[in-house]
Amino acid sequence: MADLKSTFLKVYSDLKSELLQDPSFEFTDDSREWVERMLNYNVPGGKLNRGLSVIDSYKLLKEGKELSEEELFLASALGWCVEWLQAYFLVLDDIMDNSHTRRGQPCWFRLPKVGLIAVNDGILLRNHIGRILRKHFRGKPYYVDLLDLFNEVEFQTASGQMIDLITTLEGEKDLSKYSLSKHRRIVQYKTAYYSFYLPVACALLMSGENLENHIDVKNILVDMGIYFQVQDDYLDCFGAPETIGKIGTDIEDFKCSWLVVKALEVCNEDQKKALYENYGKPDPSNVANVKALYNELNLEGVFADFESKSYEKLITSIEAHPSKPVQAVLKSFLAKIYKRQK
Ligand code: GPP
Ligand code: MG
Ligand code: MG
Ligand code: MG
Repeated sequence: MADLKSTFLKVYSDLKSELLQDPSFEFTDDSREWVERMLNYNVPGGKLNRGLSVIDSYKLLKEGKELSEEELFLASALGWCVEWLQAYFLVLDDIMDNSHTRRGQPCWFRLPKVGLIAVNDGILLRNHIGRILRKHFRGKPYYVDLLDLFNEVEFQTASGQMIDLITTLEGEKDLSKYSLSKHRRIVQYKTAYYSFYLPVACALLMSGENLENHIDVKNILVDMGIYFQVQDDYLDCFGAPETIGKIGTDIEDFKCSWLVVKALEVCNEDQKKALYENYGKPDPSNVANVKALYNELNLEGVFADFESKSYEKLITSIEAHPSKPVQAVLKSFLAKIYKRQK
């Protein structure tokens, strides 16, 4: 595993060098240094689960047959395309969510020399994916499908992000609009497709599969992605910032988080009044009141229950899948996130 990660990181250096020598742009020393610093700050510092899953999934689909050098490189390059997409989303999401830290360091846009240049850096990160795919996959029979996949998933994510954001609009803040079905719709689109379906879909395309024949795999991965974003919502409030590498902002931001939806479901009238009065305000005392209410309502226990039930449901649907290698892909992805602390 440690070995796979170091191979994967070596591919990052190779892809970065290629991007910094891209013949379609006449780099100066300054611009090359900017891009290199921006990439090193935003691309490789996360858990790398999404990227590594492309390689793991491809290996499992090959049923134990040794990967050639070329296959390992290509699966790693696709893994990095997923990580580049994630970096692009996070750079912009942190601006939109007014966040402070990410992966244990200030958000990129918070650096004094960066500010809103981060918006353009996000656009560059997105464009790098097309550059990587063009250079390494243009001759492959699945090239068009790869481009189409990244486009589709980006559209779904941006649409999910849009509903995540417009529910929090100033002047329209209304907790009575929040429900489990609304939450599900937001997280399915903003998180599940790019975080879960995309890595496995990349591995399937590399294996020569037609994605239209794998709708059942997609459905299971979308459910896994929803479970993952519920964990993210939970950790936003109950996770340790030193462990998750970020300081939660969901309460201040009036997010349609799984926690507030559950709180609304189980609270009495007085507690509901307190929630309406304190949710979505920047003052730390309002935030503390919401957290105290979450504790009173034992949301940690409600979450623990949700976590074990989700796991069982997912295992049941995975085991109903006819293909053993596909089952192995799905189980390996689930094992990476079950009871995660970060
Ligand atoms: C995660 O939401 C969703 C994204 C990172 C998708 C962003 C999409 C864009 C089109 C920019 P989140 O805000 O809960 O994530 P985090 O808790 O990591 O900030
Ligand atoms: Mg967000
Ligand atoms: Mg965010
Ligand atoms: Mg979050």
